[in-house]
Amino acid sequence: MLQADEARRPAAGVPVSSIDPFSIDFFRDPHPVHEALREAGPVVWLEAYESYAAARHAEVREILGDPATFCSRRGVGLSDFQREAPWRPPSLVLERDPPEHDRARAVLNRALSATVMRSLRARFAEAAEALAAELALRGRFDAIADCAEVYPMMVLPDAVGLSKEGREHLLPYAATVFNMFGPDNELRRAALAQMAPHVEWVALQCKRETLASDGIGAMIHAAADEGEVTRQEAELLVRSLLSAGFDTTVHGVGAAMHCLARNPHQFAALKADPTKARAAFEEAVRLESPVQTFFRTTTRDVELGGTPIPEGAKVLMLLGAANRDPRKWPHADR
Ligand code: OVM
Repeated sequence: MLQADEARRPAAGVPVSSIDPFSIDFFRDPHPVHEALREAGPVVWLEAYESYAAARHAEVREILGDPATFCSRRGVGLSDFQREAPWRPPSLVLERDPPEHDRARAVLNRALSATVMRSLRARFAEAAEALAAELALRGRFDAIADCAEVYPMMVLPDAVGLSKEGREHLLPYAATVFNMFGPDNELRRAALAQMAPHVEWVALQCKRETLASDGIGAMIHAAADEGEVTRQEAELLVRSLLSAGFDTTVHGVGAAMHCLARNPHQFAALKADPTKARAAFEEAVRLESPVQTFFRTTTRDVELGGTPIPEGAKVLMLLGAANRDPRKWPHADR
Protein backbone atom coordinates (compact mmCIF):
# COMPACT_ATOMS: atom_id res chain seq x y z
CA MET A 1 0.00 0.00 0.00
CA LEU A 2 1.03 3.53 -0.69
CA GLN A 3 1.87 5.48 2.46
CA ALA A 4 1.39 9.23 2.37
CA ASP A 5 5.12 10.01 2.62
CA GLU A 6 6.10 7.15 0.32
CA ALA A 7 4.17 8.84 -2.47
CA ARG A 8 6.25 11.98 -2.10
CA ARG A 9 9.70 10.54 -2.54
CA PRO A 10 11.26 7.62 -4.39
CA ALA A 11 13.42 4.83 -3.00
CA ALA A 12 17.07 5.69 -2.33
CA GLY A 13 19.17 5.76 -5.50
CA VAL A 14 16.37 6.58 -7.93
CA PRO A 15 17.49 9.50 -10.12
CA VAL A 16 15.55 12.66 -9.37
CA SER A 17 14.76 15.23 -12.07
CA SER A 18 13.46 18.77 -11.76
CA ILE A 19 12.40 18.78 -15.42
CA ASP A 20 8.79 19.75 -16.21
CA PRO A 21 7.71 17.77 -19.28
CA PHE A 22 4.40 19.70 -19.41
CA SER A 23 5.82 23.22 -19.62
CA ILE A 24 5.75 25.39 -22.75
CA ASP A 25 9.50 25.82 -22.36
CA PHE A 26 10.00 22.07 -22.63
CA PHE A 27 7.72 21.76 -25.69
CA ARG A 28 9.88 24.24 -27.60
CA ASP A 29 12.75 21.75 -27.76
CA PRO A 30 11.93 18.43 -26.09
CA HIS A 31 14.65 16.25 -27.60
CA PRO A 32 17.61 17.26 -25.40
CA VAL A 33 15.41 16.82 -22.33
CA HIS A 34 14.23 13.44 -23.60
CA GLU A 35 17.85 12.40 -23.92
CA ALA A 36 18.68 13.61 -20.43
CA LEU A 37 15.76 11.64 -18.97
CA ARG A 38 16.71 8.50 -20.93
CA GLU A 39 20.32 8.72 -19.78
CA ALA A 40 19.46 9.48 -16.14
CA GLY A 41 18.23 5.90 -15.63
CA PRO A 42 15.55 3.36 -16.52
CA VAL A 43 13.12 5.07 -14.12
CA VAL A 44 13.33 8.69 -13.00
CA TRP A 45 11.49 10.53 -10.24
CA LEU A 46 9.84 13.77 -11.41
CA GLU A 47 9.98 16.11 -8.48
CA ALA A 48 7.50 18.54 -10.01
CA TYR A 49 4.69 15.96 -10.12
CA GLU A 50 5.78 13.43 -7.51
CA SER A 51 5.52 10.74 -10.14
CA TYR A 52 7.82 8.24 -11.83
CA ALA A 53 8.84 8.51 -15.47
CA ALA A 54 10.18 6.04 -18.04
CA ALA A 55 11.93 7.41 -21.13
CA ARG A 56 13.63 4.26 -22.45
CA HIS A 57 12.06 1.94 -24.99
CA ALA A 58 12.43 -1.26 -22.93
CA GLU A 59 10.69 0.05 -19.82
CA VAL A 60 7.93 1.77 -21.81
CA ARG A 61 7.25 -1.52 -23.61
CA GLU A 62 7.22 -3.37 -20.31
CA ILE A 63 4.64 -0.94 -18.90
CA LEU A 64 2.46 -1.10 -22.01
CA GLY A 65 2.59 -4.89 -21.97
CA ASP A 66 1.43 -5.28 -18.38
CA PRO A 67 -1.93 -3.54 -17.91
CA ALA A 68 -2.69 -5.64 -14.81
CA THR A 69 0.18 -3.87 -13.01
CA PHE A 70 0.26 -0.56 -14.90
CA CYS A 71 -3.42 0.17 -15.29
CA SER A 72 -5.32 2.69 -17.41
CA ARG A 73 -8.61 2.69 -15.51
CA ARG A 74 -7.26 5.18 -12.95
CA GLY A 75 -6.68 7.60 -15.83
CA VAL A 76 -3.83 8.04 -18.31
CA GLY A 77 -3.23 11.63 -17.30
CA LEU A 78 -1.71 12.89 -14.08
CA SER A 79 -5.04 12.80 -12.26
CA ASP A 80 -5.75 9.53 -10.39
CA PHE A 81 -9.44 8.69 -10.90
CA GLN A 82 -9.38 6.81 -7.60
CA ARG A 83 -8.72 10.11 -5.81
CA GLU A 84 -10.24 12.71 -8.13
CA ALA A 85 -13.42 12.51 -10.20
CA PRO A 86 -12.65 12.50 -13.95
CA TRP A 87 -13.75 15.59 -15.91
CA ARG A 88 -15.82 13.46 -18.29
CA PRO A 89 -17.10 9.86 -18.20
CA PRO A 90 -13.98 7.72 -18.77
CA SER A 91 -13.28 6.42 -22.27
CA LEU A 92 -14.22 2.76 -22.75
CA VAL A 93 -11.02 2.07 -24.68
CA LEU A 94 -8.44 4.52 -23.35
CA GLU A 95 -9.32 4.45 -19.68
CA ARG A 96 -10.14 0.75 -19.26
CA ASP A 97 -8.07 -2.39 -18.85
CA PRO A 98 -8.56 -5.91 -20.16
CA PRO A 99 -10.99 -7.65 -20.22
CA GLU A 100 -13.47 -4.69 -20.31
CA HIS A 101 -11.20 -2.86 -22.71
CA ASP A 102 -11.23 -5.70 -25.22
CA ARG A 103 -15.02 -5.85 -25.45
CA ALA A 104 -15.17 -2.17 -26.41
CA ARG A 105 -12.13 -2.44 -28.63
CA ALA A 106 -13.72 -5.30 -30.59
CA VAL A 107 -16.62 -3.03 -31.57
CA LEU A 108 -14.23 -0.28 -32.70
CA ASN A 109 -12.05 -2.77 -34.57
CA ARG A 110 -15.01 -3.84 -36.68
CA ALA A 111 -16.00 -0.25 -37.45
CA LEU A 112 -12.38 0.43 -38.47
CA SER A 113 -11.71 -2.90 -40.21
CA ALA A 114 -9.67 -3.33 -43.39
CA THR A 115 -12.92 -3.86 -45.31
CA VAL A 116 -14.34 -0.56 -44.10
CA MET A 117 -11.01 1.18 -44.84
CA ARG A 118 -11.05 -0.23 -48.39
CA SER A 119 -14.53 1.25 -48.90
CA LEU A 120 -13.17 4.69 -47.91
CA ARG A 121 -9.97 4.50 -49.92
CA ALA A 122 -11.18 6.02 -53.21
CA ARG A 123 -12.76 9.05 -51.49
CA PHE A 124 -9.69 9.60 -49.28
CA ALA A 125 -7.34 9.36 -52.27
CA GLU A 126 -9.44 11.73 -54.35
CA ALA A 127 -9.43 14.35 -51.57
CA ALA A 128 -5.66 13.96 -51.13
CA GLU A 129 -5.06 14.45 -54.87
CA ALA A 130 -7.29 17.53 -54.91
CA LEU A 131 -5.56 19.13 -51.93
CA ALA A 132 -2.07 18.28 -53.22
CA ALA A 133 -2.92 19.80 -56.63
CA GLU A 134 -4.18 22.98 -55.02
CA LEU A 135 -1.13 23.31 -52.74
CA ALA A 136 1.25 22.61 -55.63
CA LEU A 137 -0.33 25.49 -57.56
CA ARG A 138 0.36 27.81 -54.64
CA GLY A 139 4.03 26.78 -54.71
CA ARG A 140 4.49 27.71 -51.07
CA PHE A 141 2.23 26.75 -48.17
CA ASP A 142 2.15 26.12 -44.45
CA ALA A 143 2.44 22.37 -43.98
CA ILE A 144 0.41 22.40 -40.75
CA ALA A 145 -2.28 25.04 -41.27
CA ASP A 146 -2.78 24.45 -45.01
CA CYS A 147 -2.29 20.70 -45.21
CA ALA A 148 -2.09 18.68 -41.98
CA GLU A 149 -5.08 20.46 -40.42
CA VAL A 150 -7.03 20.59 -43.69
CA TYR A 151 -6.83 17.06 -45.07
CA PRO A 152 -8.27 15.13 -42.10
CA MET A 153 -11.18 17.58 -42.00
CA MET A 154 -11.84 16.90 -45.71
CA VAL A 155 -12.41 13.19 -45.17
CA LEU A 156 -12.88 12.07 -41.56
CA PRO A 157 -16.06 13.92 -40.51
CA ASP A 158 -17.94 12.52 -43.53
CA ALA A 159 -16.53 9.04 -42.92
CA VAL A 160 -17.80 9.09 -39.33
CA GLY A 161 -21.13 10.59 -40.46
CA LEU A 162 -21.05 13.88 -38.55
CA SER A 163 -23.43 16.74 -39.25
CA LYS A 164 -22.09 19.46 -41.56
CA GLU A 165 -22.71 22.04 -38.88
CA GLY A 166 -20.19 22.73 -36.12
CA ARG A 167 -17.19 20.77 -37.38
CA GLU A 168 -14.98 23.62 -36.24
CA HIS A 169 -15.46 22.16 -32.73
CA LEU A 170 -13.48 19.01 -33.58
CA LEU A 171 -9.89 20.22 -33.28
CA PRO A 172 -10.54 22.41 -30.21
CA TYR A 173 -12.30 19.46 -28.57
CA ALA A 174 -9.31 17.19 -29.23
CA ALA A 175 -6.91 19.85 -27.93
CA THR A 176 -9.06 20.06 -24.80
CA VAL A 177 -8.97 16.30 -24.27
CA PHE A 178 -5.18 16.15 -24.61
CA ASN A 179 -4.49 19.19 -22.44
CA MET A 180 -6.73 17.77 -19.72
CA PHE A 181 -4.32 14.82 -19.33
CA GLY A 182 -1.68 17.16 -17.99
CA PRO A 183 -1.07 18.80 -14.63
CA ASP A 184 -2.97 21.82 -13.35
CA ASN A 185 -0.97 24.31 -15.42
CA GLU A 186 -1.78 27.17 -17.79
CA LEU A 187 -2.66 24.80 -20.64
CA ARG A 188 -5.07 22.74 -18.57
CA ARG A 189 -6.71 25.76 -16.99
CA ALA A 190 -7.20 27.30 -20.46
CA ALA A 191 -8.71 24.01 -21.66
CA LEU A 192 -11.14 23.96 -18.75
CA ALA A 193 -12.20 27.56 -19.29
CA GLN A 194 -13.23 27.09 -22.95
CA MET A 195 -14.36 23.48 -23.19
CA ALA A 196 -18.14 23.76 -22.61
CA PRO A 197 -19.38 24.45 -26.17
CA HIS A 198 -17.03 21.83 -27.65
CA VAL A 199 -18.08 19.20 -25.13
CA GLU A 200 -21.75 19.94 -25.79
CA TRP A 201 -21.41 19.69 -29.58
CA VAL A 202 -19.42 16.44 -29.38
CA ALA A 203 -21.97 14.84 -27.03
CA LEU A 204 -24.72 15.61 -29.55
CA GLN A 205 -22.65 14.20 -32.44
CA CYS A 206 -22.27 10.88 -30.63
CA LYS A 207 -26.03 10.25 -30.68
CA ARG A 208 -27.41 7.79 -33.17
CA GLU A 209 -30.11 10.29 -34.26
CA THR A 210 -27.43 12.83 -35.23
CA LEU A 211 -25.12 10.43 -37.09
CA ALA A 212 -25.54 9.60 -40.78
CA SER A 213 -26.96 6.11 -41.31
CA ASP A 214 -24.05 4.94 -43.50
CA GLY A 215 -20.96 6.08 -41.58
CA ILE A 216 -18.55 4.62 -39.05
CA GLY A 217 -20.62 6.13 -36.23
CA ALA A 218 -23.69 4.20 -37.37
CA MET A 219 -21.64 0.98 -37.49
CA ILE A 220 -20.73 1.47 -33.85
CA HIS A 221 -24.39 2.01 -32.97
CA ALA A 222 -25.27 -1.17 -34.87
CA ALA A 223 -23.31 -3.05 -32.20
CA ALA A 224 -25.77 -1.65 -29.65
CA ASP A 225 -28.68 -3.03 -31.71
CA GLU A 226 -27.02 -6.43 -31.42
CA GLY A 227 -26.81 -6.01 -27.65
CA GLU A 228 -23.02 -6.12 -27.72
CA VAL A 229 -22.80 -2.74 -25.99
CA THR A 230 -25.43 -0.40 -24.57
CA ARG A 231 -26.60 2.70 -26.43
CA GLN A 232 -24.67 4.85 -23.97
CA GLU A 233 -21.52 2.78 -24.52
CA ALA A 234 -21.91 3.18 -28.30
CA GLU A 235 -22.04 6.94 -27.79
CA LEU A 236 -18.83 6.81 -25.75
CA LEU A 237 -17.11 4.80 -28.49
CA VAL A 238 -18.07 7.39 -31.09
CA ARG A 239 -16.71 9.98 -28.66
CA SER A 240 -13.36 8.15 -28.71
CA LEU A 241 -13.17 8.63 -32.49
CA LEU A 242 -13.87 12.34 -32.07
CA SER A 243 -11.37 12.61 -29.19
CA ALA A 244 -8.48 10.72 -30.74
CA GLY A 245 -9.11 10.53 -34.49
CA PHE A 246 -8.50 14.11 -35.58
CA ASP A 247 -5.71 15.69 -33.58
CA THR A 248 -3.52 12.57 -33.88
CA THR A 249 -4.08 12.50 -37.64
CA VAL A 250 -3.16 16.17 -37.95
CA HIS A 251 0.02 15.47 -36.01
CA GLY A 252 0.77 12.32 -38.01
CA VAL A 253 0.44 14.11 -41.35
CA GLY A 254 2.36 17.06 -39.92
CA ALA A 255 5.15 14.78 -38.70
CA ALA A 256 5.44 13.19 -42.16
CA MET A 257 5.65 16.58 -43.90
CA HIS A 258 8.13 17.87 -41.32
CA CYS A 259 10.41 14.85 -41.68
CA LEU A 260 10.29 14.78 -45.49
CA ALA A 261 10.96 18.52 -45.69
CA ARG A 262 14.01 18.14 -43.47
CA ASN A 263 15.32 15.01 -45.15
CA PRO A 264 15.32 15.71 -48.90
CA HIS A 265 17.24 12.52 -49.70
CA GLN A 266 14.60 10.47 -47.98
CA PHE A 267 11.90 12.45 -49.80
CA ALA A 268 13.64 11.64 -53.09
CA ALA A 269 13.86 7.95 -52.15
CA LEU A 270 10.14 7.92 -51.39
CA LYS A 271 9.26 9.59 -54.68
CA ALA A 272 11.42 7.05 -56.52
CA ASP A 273 9.60 4.19 -54.76
CA PRO A 274 6.15 5.13 -53.43
CA THR A 275 5.70 1.62 -51.99
CA LYS A 276 7.90 2.97 -49.17
CA ALA A 277 5.09 5.32 -48.10
CA ARG A 278 3.93 3.18 -45.20
CA ALA A 279 7.47 2.75 -43.85
CA ALA A 280 8.12 6.48 -44.27
CA PHE A 281 4.98 7.32 -42.32
CA GLU A 282 5.89 4.85 -39.56
CA GLU A 283 9.30 6.49 -39.29
CA ALA A 284 7.70 9.95 -39.15
CA VAL A 285 5.47 9.01 -36.22
CA ARG A 286 8.43 7.37 -34.51
CA LEU A 287 10.48 10.56 -34.83
CA GLU A 288 7.66 12.99 -33.99
CA SER A 289 5.27 10.89 -31.91
CA PRO A 290 1.75 12.37 -32.24
CA VAL A 291 0.99 11.19 -28.70
CA GLN A 292 3.99 12.23 -26.61
CA THR A 293 3.07 10.92 -23.18
CA PHE A 294 0.56 8.86 -21.25
CA PHE A 295 0.56 7.86 -17.60
CA ARG A 296 -0.28 4.51 -16.06
CA THR A 297 -1.09 3.87 -12.38
CA THR A 298 0.43 0.95 -10.48
CA THR A 299 -2.02 -1.57 -9.03
CA ARG A 300 0.58 -3.16 -6.72
CA ASP A 301 4.14 -2.71 -5.49
CA VAL A 302 6.34 -3.52 -8.47
CA GLU A 303 9.93 -3.30 -9.68
CA LEU A 304 10.61 -1.60 -13.02
CA GLY A 305 14.12 -1.45 -14.43
CA GLY A 306 15.36 -2.41 -10.95
CA THR A 307 13.46 0.48 -9.35
CA PRO A 308 10.87 -0.31 -6.68
CA ILE A 309 7.57 1.50 -7.30
CA PRO A 310 4.78 1.40 -4.71
CA GLU A 311 1.12 0.68 -5.42
CA GLY A 312 -0.96 3.67 -6.46
CA ALA A 313 1.90 5.57 -8.14
CA LYS A 314 1.57 7.45 -11.39
CA VAL A 315 4.17 6.41 -13.98
CA LEU A 316 4.72 8.69 -16.98
CA MET A 317 5.64 7.00 -20.24
CA LEU A 318 7.65 9.37 -22.44
CA LEU A 319 6.64 7.77 -25.71
CA GLY A 320 8.44 10.37 -27.82
CA ALA A 321 11.67 9.75 -25.89
CA ALA A 322 11.31 5.94 -26.06
CA ASN A 323 10.83 6.23 -29.83
CA ARG A 324 14.32 7.73 -30.11
CA ASP A 325 16.10 5.41 -27.71
CA PRO A 326 19.56 4.51 -29.14
CA ARG A 327 19.42 1.29 -27.07
CA LYS A 328 16.68 0.19 -29.46
CA TRP A 329 17.77 1.90 -32.70
CA PRO A 330 21.48 2.65 -33.25
CA HIS A 331 20.69 5.82 -35.27
CA ALA A 332 17.52 6.74 -33.45
CA ASP A 333 17.50 10.40 -34.53
CA ARG A 334 17.91 9.58 -38.20
C1 OVM B 1 -10.57 8.34 -26.06
C2 OVM B 1 -9.18 8.85 -26.34
C3 OVM B 1 -8.86 10.16 -26.11
C4 OVM B 1 -7.57 10.62 -26.36
C5 OVM B 1 -6.61 9.76 -26.86
C6 OVM B 1 -6.93 8.45 -27.11
C7 OVM B 1 -4.83 8.04 -28.18
C8 OVM B 1 -8.22 7.99 -26.85
O1 OVM B 1 -11.45 9.15 -25.75
O2 OVM B 1 -10.82 7.13 -26.17
O3 OVM B 1 -6.02 7.56 -27.62
